[in-house]
Amino acid sequence: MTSLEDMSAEARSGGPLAQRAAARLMTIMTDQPQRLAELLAGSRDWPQPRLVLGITGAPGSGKSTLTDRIATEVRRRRPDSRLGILAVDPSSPFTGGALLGDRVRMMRHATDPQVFIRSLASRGRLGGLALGAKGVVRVMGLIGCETVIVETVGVGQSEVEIAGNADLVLVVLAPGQGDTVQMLKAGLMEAGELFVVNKADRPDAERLHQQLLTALETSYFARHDLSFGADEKMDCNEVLTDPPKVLLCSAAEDQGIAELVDELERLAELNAERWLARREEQAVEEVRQAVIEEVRLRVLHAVGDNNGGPARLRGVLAGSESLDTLVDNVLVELAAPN
Ligand SMILES: Nc1nc2c(ncn2[C@@H]2O[C@H](COP(=O)(O)OP(=O)(O)O)[C@@H](O)[C@H]2O)c(=O)[nH]1
Ligand SMILES: [Mg+2]
Repeated sequence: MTSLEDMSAEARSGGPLAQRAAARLMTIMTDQPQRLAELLAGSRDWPQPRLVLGITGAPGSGKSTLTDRIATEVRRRRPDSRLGILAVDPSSPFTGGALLGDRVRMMRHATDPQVFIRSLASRGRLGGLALGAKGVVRVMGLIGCETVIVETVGVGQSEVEIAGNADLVLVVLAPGQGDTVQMLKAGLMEAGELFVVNKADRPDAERLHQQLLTALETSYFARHDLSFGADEKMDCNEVLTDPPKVLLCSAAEDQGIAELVDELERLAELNAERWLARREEQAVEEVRQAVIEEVRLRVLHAVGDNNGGPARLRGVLAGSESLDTLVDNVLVELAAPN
C-alpha cells in the first residue's frame, strides 16, 4: 500500500497522477479520519490556504447557489489558483440530492481542473464526520487550494462544529427561511462572523436585513458590555472588531457577489497571521481527535459483535461484572502485546 507521504507527494507534484492521488487522499480522510494525524505529521512545510470559508444556514437559504457564485468570482479573480469546495449536506447538489438545474450549474466547476469538489453525507454516519471534514479541508489546503469553501447545513452539532472550524464563518439567511429568533436558538448568530441576507430579489429581504442588523447590534453590544467602561471589561487577548457585516445578495441573480468577495478578500488580508496561528492550534486539536477516534474504533472492536462482545455486555446486565471492571479489562487487553 502506498503511504500517505508518497500519495501526498504525488498529489502535490502536479504530475499526471496528481488529481487522482488528491482524490484518494480525500477518500482516506473520509473513511479513516484518524489518519489525519499521519497526514499532518508529514506536511509541516506545505502550503496553506489563504481562506477556509465556512458557509452555513438553514436548508433552502441558498448556500449552494452562493457557494457556486463565490467560486465563480474567486476563479475569475485568481485564475491561476486552485479552489476547493466541501459540501456537508445531504441535500446538496454536490451530494446529488438536489434539483437537476442545480446539478447542471455545479457541473461548470466539475469540469474545471483547478476546482476540487467533495461531499460528505452527514446522514447515517456514526462518528468521525467532523474529523473527516477537517481531513478533507487539510488535503485541499495541502494540494494548493488557496480558497476552500465548506458548506454545511446549519443544523446539528457536528455541522455547526465543522463550520466553526473554518477561518471565517458566513451565515446565510433568506426571507421565508425562519426568523432571527430561531437563528439565535440554533446558535448560528454567535457562530457567524459575516452574514448574507440572500434572495434580495424577494420583496421581504430588506425587512429581514433590518431585523438582522438590529439583532446583531444588540447581541454585539451585550457581549462586549459596551454600556459599562468597555476597557476594563474587555479581555486583553480579544481583538475588538466591528459588529459582523450583513450583506444583501441575490445568488440567483448574481447580485452583491463582487461586494461579498471584496469583503472576503479584505478579511483574509487582515487576518492572515491570526488564521495561520489558529490553524496551528487546530492541528494539535485534530491530533487529539484522531487519538480519540482510533481509541474509539479499537474499543468498538473489543466489545463488537464478532468478538464475544455481546456476552460481555450481558455480563454487565446480569451483574456478574461491573461496567468499571469491564472497561478496565478492555483497556488492559487493548494494551497487551498480541
Ligand atoms: N429567489 C431566489 N432564489 C434563490 C436565490 N438563491 C438560491 N435560490 C433558490 O433557493 C433554493 C435553495 O437554494 P440552495 O442553494 O440549494 O440552498 P441551500 O439548501 O441553502 O444550499 C433553490 O431553488 C435556489 O434556486 C436567490 O438569490 N433568489
Ligand atoms: Mg446546499
